[in-house]
Amino acid sequence: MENFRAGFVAIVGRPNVGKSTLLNNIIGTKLSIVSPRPQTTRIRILGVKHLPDAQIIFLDTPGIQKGKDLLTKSVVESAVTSIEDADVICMVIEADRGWTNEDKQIVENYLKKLNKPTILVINKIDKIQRDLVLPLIEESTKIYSFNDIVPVSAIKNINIDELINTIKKYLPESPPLYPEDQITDLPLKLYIGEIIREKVFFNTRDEIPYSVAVDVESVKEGDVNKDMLFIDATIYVEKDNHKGIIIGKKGQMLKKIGTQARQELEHLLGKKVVLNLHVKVKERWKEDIRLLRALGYNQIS
Ligand SMILES: Nc1nc2c(ncn2[C@@H]2O[C@H](COP(=O)(O)OP(=O)(O)OP(=O)(O)O)[C@@H](O)[C@H]2O)c(=O)[nH]1
Ligand SMILES: [Mg+2]
Repeated sequence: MENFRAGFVAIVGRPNVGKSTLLNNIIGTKLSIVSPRPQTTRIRILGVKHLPDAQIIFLDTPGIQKGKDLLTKSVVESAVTSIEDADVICMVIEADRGWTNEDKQIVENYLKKLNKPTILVINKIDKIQRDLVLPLIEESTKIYSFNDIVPVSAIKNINIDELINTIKKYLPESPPLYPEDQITDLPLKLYIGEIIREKVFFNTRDEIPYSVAVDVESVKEGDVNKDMLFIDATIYVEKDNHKGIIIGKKGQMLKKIGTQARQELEHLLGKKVVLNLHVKVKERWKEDIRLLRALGYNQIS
């Protein structure tokens, strides 16, 4: 194990820059849910990349943003904790939008204070012309003394190997920290809840995704057939009319969400799934500390 390296790498940035897409691409499976809208990730997702000479433990974090409700505070807090725990930080920005004020604030409020090895990942380079990459790199060197700057496209898999090799340089020498067959620490119930939440994101518009939480009450194997999973889950919404939207005309929307979630879970877990979905109204669930804990959004004590 001589010269083996292992350590924690926090993937941080403002919402929607592609942090979760990057993690999934690096690990090679869907660990963290993705959507075209900001504020998708709510919990810290750990993904282990096993290499012959290194183990990179990625922490995908919720986008850093301002917000007043307890949910937003909790999710941002979980991002901050990941930054503090990390050996290396990967800050992600979007090539097509360039440096926004929110990006700069993350540098000011977190990176400058922690002073850890930090790699800037300029994501979504598939969206800009090639000759615009270099000026953006130059601008970035003026904003912070990043240890390295790597332009990538998480979605098109451009320059991801380069990013992995760059990260490796900054990891401490250490034996592996996770067993070879482990790629995440996410409990099955939370994982299932995330996949269901993703389908709500994709099928509904505007305010609905943010007012939704999914609680997976039970996951049971079949008594006879161990390759079957029986799942009971509740989608919590804040208002009666949200419940109506989620259920849809004659239950069509709920059926669609349920079918998509079931199919994806069957694919990801390699089992036949029977999914029983309910919808309940719980006003101000975002302020309910007990529910937030049960859902894994439990960073604030
Ligand atoms: N064109 C392009 N789109 C990308 C790329 N990476 C991510 N996206 C898209 O950007 C959107 C946001 O991606 P996510 O991975 O959910 O972003 P995130 O940073 O995890 O967002 P939060 O969890 O809300 O903080 C999705 O629609 C992705 O498909 C990329 O390299 N190129
Ligand atoms: Mg995310």
